[in-house]
Amino acid sequence: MLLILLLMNENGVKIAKNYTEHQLLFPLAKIGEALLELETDNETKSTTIANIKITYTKVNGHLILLGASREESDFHLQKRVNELKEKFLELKKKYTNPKELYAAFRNAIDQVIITPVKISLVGYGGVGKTTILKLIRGETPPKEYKPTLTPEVATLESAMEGTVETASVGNVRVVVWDFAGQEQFRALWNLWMRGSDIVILVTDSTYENVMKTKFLLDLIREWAPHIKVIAFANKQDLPEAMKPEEVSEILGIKAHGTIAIDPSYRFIILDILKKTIESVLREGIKFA
Ligand SMILES: Nc1nc2c(ncn2[C@@H]2O[C@H](COP(=O)(O)OP(=O)(O)OP(=O)(O)O)[C@@H](O)[C@H]2O)c(=O)[nH]1
Ligand SMILES: [Mg+2]
Repeated sequence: MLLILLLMNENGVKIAKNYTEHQLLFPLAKIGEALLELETDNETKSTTIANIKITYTKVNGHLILLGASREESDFHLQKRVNELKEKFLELKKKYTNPKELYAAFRNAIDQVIITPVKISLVGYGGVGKTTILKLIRGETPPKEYKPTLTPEVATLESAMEGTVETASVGNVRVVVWDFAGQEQFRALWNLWMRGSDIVILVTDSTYENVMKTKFLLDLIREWAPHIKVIAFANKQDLPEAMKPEEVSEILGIKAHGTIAIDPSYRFIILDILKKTIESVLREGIKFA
């Protein structure tokens, strides 16, 4: 787990991002001061002091210091710090005013060190997953059904901007995956879903499909017991659609009624995503 990120120079700490409740700023700033003075090269290094792994690098008279728990791998931490170093150098070319430089760098930090939230749309063929993905992207979904063959993604950085607010996470990156739901791809579902933070289980709300979807939910629970799963009771415009409450009852999880071919559902769906992401983030910020 990442704990804190500092950018400092000889005049002190310029940026501090604390990802934990612990009061680590003061001791880590002291260590940073010493490193700034003693460290002579610009290599990125890791060292463990009192259970905290400190990864640091010098760049243009500044020190970037990342404090993490000691179980984290040096490789991953150094990769992050190197990315930040590159970002700093890139911004340094753009901003001569230090205040502007620090503000821009502060904004870039979360983008580099927080891994995106992965959301997977899962469900049988033809239930409306691709239509939902297109709706999320703000595209007009095609009316005719073209089964998905290869996974597709939507990155929600722009769509979610400003809609996801958490205290310590400025900008949450969200990636939505849409998979092929037809039976012949069944062997691949487990693989595609892997690493998801949230699964949206989509059903077309017919009795038959809801029952099949219940079986799918059992499989997901087996593959990934701790994943957050919510359901979309899609195609609510069709006469044979079961009500979301009925779908909820059969599945045993919250089912939101949706009509993916109706553009007015875009913001309803984005809002559901936002709330679900917030609840997942509350349980622990996602780091690489
Ligand atoms: N009436 C109605 N039709 C819908 C709705 N959502 C999707 N559809 C239609 O259902 C068909 C299948 O939708 P897709 O989004 O392609 O289904 P999918 O889940 O991606 O299917 P696979 O890629 O095979 O897994 C398309 O013709 C959509 O236009 C809805 O809410 N109501
Ligand atoms: Mg599809």
